[in-house]
Amino acid sequence: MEFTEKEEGLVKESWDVLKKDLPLYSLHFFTQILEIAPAAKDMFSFLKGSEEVTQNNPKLKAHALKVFKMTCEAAIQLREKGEVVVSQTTLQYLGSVHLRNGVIDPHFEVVKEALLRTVKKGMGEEWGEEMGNAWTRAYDQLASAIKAEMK
Ligand code: HEM
Ligand code: ISQ
Repeated sequence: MEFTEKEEGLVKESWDVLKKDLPLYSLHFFTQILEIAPAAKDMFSFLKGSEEVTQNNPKLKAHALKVFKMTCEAAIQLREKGEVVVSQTTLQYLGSVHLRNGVIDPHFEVVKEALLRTVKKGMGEEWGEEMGNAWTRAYDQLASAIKAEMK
């Protein structure tokens, strides 16, 4: 099914909200990942040398920002081109980073759920099924491109 202008708009609109408080939403995103999959904690280098994740951890913020942004870009491309196009260099890099850190396919569902919860938190009353579906579709396309590179 076609990715509509409306769906693209829903993703962009919520990304604009998350952007306004990246320290908060990055931390929330990461906290949700750990809540769903506590064992994932050992995979992330930003926790090395520290007992807990804190707001404003610069590495966490930079990484989470990339995930949000890439998913938003995926939505734009889905609408414009009908598919998600990520440069081969980026895909190869992300594929190798994730492989090296022990990421496996089921983890992608964990990150998706955490991402959706984060958007929901940011949007409050404006959150709805349609918005969730739009993020889901954009994320799933991006995730499958990364997964393919990990094979
Ligand atoms: C690193 C994006 C899914 C775990 C990264 C980086 C990006 C990224 C941009 C930083 C690479 C760098 O500059 O070093 C994404 C996107 C995903 C995704 C767009 C899905 C569409 C996942 C999943 C997991 C995961 C499912 C598993 C829990 C990690 C880990 C790192 C990483 C452990 C290394 C972080 C570190 O430096 O310690 N990811 N990721 N990612 N990602 Fe993901
Ligand atoms: C890297 N990959 C996936 C999800 C993430 C969330 C927070 C920080 C880094 C991440």
